[in-house]
Amino acid sequence: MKKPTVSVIVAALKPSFGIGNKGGLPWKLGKEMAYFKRVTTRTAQAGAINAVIMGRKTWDSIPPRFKPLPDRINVVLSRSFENRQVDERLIHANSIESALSFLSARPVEKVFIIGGAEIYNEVIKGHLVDYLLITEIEHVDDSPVEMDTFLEFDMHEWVKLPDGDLVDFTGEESVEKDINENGFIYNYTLWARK
Ligand code: FOL
Repeated sequence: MKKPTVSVIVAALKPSFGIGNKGGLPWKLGKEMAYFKRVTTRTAQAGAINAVIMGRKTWDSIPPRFKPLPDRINVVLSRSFENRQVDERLIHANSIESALSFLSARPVEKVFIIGGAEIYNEVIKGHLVDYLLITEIEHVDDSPVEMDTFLEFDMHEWVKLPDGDLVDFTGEESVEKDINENGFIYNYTLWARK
């Protein structure tokens, strides 16, 4: 099987790149979550499927009624897991490398790393990702947002691509700008390694 492209997808608050609080997301952004679902699910080829890879804490943070995330192969990572296929749509793996080698043996179109911080930081440092899909969020007023988890990556190693590339990559019809929801303003971006 051809190696699928591997991307990080994340929503982060600028300028600290905070992504989480107390085991969950620091905000509730319904349209943003709908974008996450569309982008991670959509395939260019009919009948194809994408995969999402997440850490065990992220798995625990997803409401039971939403998981496994439908229409995607879900891979959950934990150092204490045996590598095994739990069912048709759920795989347990004990390393990123095992997860990726498992997926490279099946017809998966795109792989999305969906967090959390420990996994993001490992795959970015380990040069295991080709693209970053970052939703750049700003808070409308300057009051603090409670966050305890942050993305650690060197922005200088990455270049932001034009919106046309984001459209091509995601299959979105267009790129909506400065979306305002619940006191946050955000933009969808796509980055590649320099
Ligand atoms: N990336 C982006 N851009 N936004 C996020 O909120 C995000 N969240 C995570 C990873 N990458 C992200 C991790 N957290 C669900 C819940 C939490 C979560 C990821 C996914 C979830 O339940 N998703 C459902 C849709 C839920 C809904 O409709 O409210 C899904 O099917 O994808």
